[in-house]
Amino acid sequence: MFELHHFVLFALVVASSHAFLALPTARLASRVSTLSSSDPLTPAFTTPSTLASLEVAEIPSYQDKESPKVLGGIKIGLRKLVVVTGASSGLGRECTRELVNSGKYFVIMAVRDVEKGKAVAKKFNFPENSYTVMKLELASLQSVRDFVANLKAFKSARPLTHLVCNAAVYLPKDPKPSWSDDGYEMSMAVNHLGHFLLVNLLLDDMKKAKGARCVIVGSITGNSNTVGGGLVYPRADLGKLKGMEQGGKQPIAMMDGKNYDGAKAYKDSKVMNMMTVSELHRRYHKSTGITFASMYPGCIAETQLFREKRQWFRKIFPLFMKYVTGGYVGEQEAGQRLAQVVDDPICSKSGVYWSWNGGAQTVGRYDKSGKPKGAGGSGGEIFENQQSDAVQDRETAMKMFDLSYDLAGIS
Ligand code: NDP
Ligand code: PMR
Repeated sequence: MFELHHFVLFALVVASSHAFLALPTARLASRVSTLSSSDPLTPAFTTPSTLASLEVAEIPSYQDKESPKVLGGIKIGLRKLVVVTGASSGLGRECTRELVNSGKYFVIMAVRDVEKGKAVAKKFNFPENSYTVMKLELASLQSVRDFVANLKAFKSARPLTHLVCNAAVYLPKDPKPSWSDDGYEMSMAVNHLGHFLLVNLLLDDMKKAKGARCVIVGSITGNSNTVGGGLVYPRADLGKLKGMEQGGKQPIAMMDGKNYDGAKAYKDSKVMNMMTVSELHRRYHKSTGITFASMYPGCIAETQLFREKRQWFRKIFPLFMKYVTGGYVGEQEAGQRLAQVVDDPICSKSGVYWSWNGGAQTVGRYDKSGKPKGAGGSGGEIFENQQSDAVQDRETAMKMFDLSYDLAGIS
């Protein structure tokens, strides 16, 4: 709720908010150009009008074992293979659009609602040789395992080059926790645990790819060294991970073992996302060559993440972020930012939490039918951001990572 004390706090911090927002430690000299829509890598294939979606039961037979350029009957040419979770909405949808239109990526849209995913692809006219839609319900560890089995059947021996863990839920209004299929608090299960399992199941495959990258979306609100994360309660805090130690299952909702708070559960899950990236980097970057990265796209104040919030909040919040904090970013620009972390050579550095400075303005890069107008620019300048001490706490990160193996049933 955006209550009176929020406004008072808000007035107090307005003057200083811009200073807090810009927390660059090592700002990069210049922003390297993002994806171009006229990439020469894309051959002009005509594709069969076969599958554009995969339900769990609809695994296609791998039809062309000789040519690595054909997947599930779809000729994908030299496109790299990327999985984007939550590709049906907001940041994930816009990142998918950017990657597809670059001509360099074949996107596996990993979504909980396959029909919604298909509708997105149709609305934006994704070419058939650029995407497929696969079912992934992150609130079920079995669904994650099924997804990975389907993915492997679909792509056969061709390794996955990129994995984008983007899907999330934010449940600030529910007085009581909701539970995943496996009995875990929903935002922890979807935002962290499902992705944790997904990444771990795909590491062996991804290490076979040259230049593989795994990106997990984090947030400023999980970082207490910022206004958004430090001054606005509840704050993220994993404590001593008492809840997780006790198995983290119903009726235990919070990983610190304290009482349920939906907004905090979301922020805690974002801390876990960012810690997961740091641990993956420390444990696996050298041995696998995979780049592990996290990022904060800016405040994408108009997405469906805020679906539980009241209408008036959803109207005021973007204005507040645009004109007061300056932290606002449009969906399309945010998608370009996430796509930049996937694609830009600058972002091949592992273990980084990327953020953007400056005026984020959505540039009209697509016409009304969803076709790209050409390479557009964007406002922000990418930099390596610094996470809060709590997010950087190695001891907690290691413990969280090890306990996550148990919770996700990874032996
Ligand atoms: P949206 O709600 O628009 O998108 C979230 C996506 O996650 C949707 O595609 C949704 O599917 C999917 N999803 C939700 N639950 C599940 C599930 N159980 N299994 C599989 N997929 C699921 O939110 P955003 O685009 O804003 O959020 C994307 C990411 O950006 C999140 O990680 C969020 O934490 C992060 N972020 C967002 C910020 C913001 O200001 N909005 C700021 C900082 C970070 P469906 O389409 O079916 O609803
Ligand atoms: Mg927050 C510079 C300040 C800043 C930034 C970058 C954010 C980002 N927020 C800032 C400040 C404030 N916010 C202030 C001063 C207030 C009190 C008026 C405030 C309030 C607020 C609310 C009620 N902000 C919110 C909420 C939400 O429900 C969102 C949330 O916490 O979701 C977990 C949110 C957010 N503010 C942000 C960002 C990025 C969010 C949304 C989502 C996320 O972190 O993923």
